[in-house]
Amino acid sequence: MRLIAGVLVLSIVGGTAAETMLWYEKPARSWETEALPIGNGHLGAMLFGGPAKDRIQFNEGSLWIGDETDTGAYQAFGNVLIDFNSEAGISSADCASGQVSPAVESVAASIDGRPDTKWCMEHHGQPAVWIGHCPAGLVASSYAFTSADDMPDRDPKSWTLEGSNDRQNWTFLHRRTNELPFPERQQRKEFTFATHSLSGTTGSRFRLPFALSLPGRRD
Ligand SMILES: [Ca+2]
Repeated sequence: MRLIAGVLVLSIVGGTAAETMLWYEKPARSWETEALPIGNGHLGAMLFGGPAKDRIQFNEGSLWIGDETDTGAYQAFGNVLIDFNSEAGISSADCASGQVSPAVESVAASIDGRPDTKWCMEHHGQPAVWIGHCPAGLVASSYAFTSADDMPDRDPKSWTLEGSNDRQNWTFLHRRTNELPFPERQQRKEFTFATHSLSGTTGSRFRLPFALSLPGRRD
């Protein structure tokens, strides 16, 4: 189970692999400074390079609203979101303990593969439980958190990871207690555990209960 990952390989026909390969250790976050442009003068797109869930932001020439003297502005057509991992991964997640999140910071942001989005919720001092659904099965030996863009005191502090194939019997996989805030914002930390297999039945799930000790929100 990897919540965040990042390798992009773009090969271009016409040269040797060594001459034409671009290699990145993480997906692009910024459209302007990191995403890679591709197009033919009529159709254009920016590639963000998420290996599990990719975002291709694209546009088309007829949407240009400027003219030859006024640069105008593009009305971006939108994003194509591609899930490469839906056959063997966490297909959805929910907050089983019922805490409420802002619409733009919902629990879905915890599995979207993007470090620039976050799950944030008001826990009111109550334990929170994250559950990831794996209907196609999954063999996992690691998971990762990425700290949010602000508020280090909201970083995960204590948690337990468990797996279940029937939603009733849970196998302990990993635990961390009283972790310090991540030293950096949007920093990725990976944790490993003994390899565990989820069968792919309708009950296959990972569960991550958080023991929350600080008031306020958690990202
Ligand atoms: Ca995210």
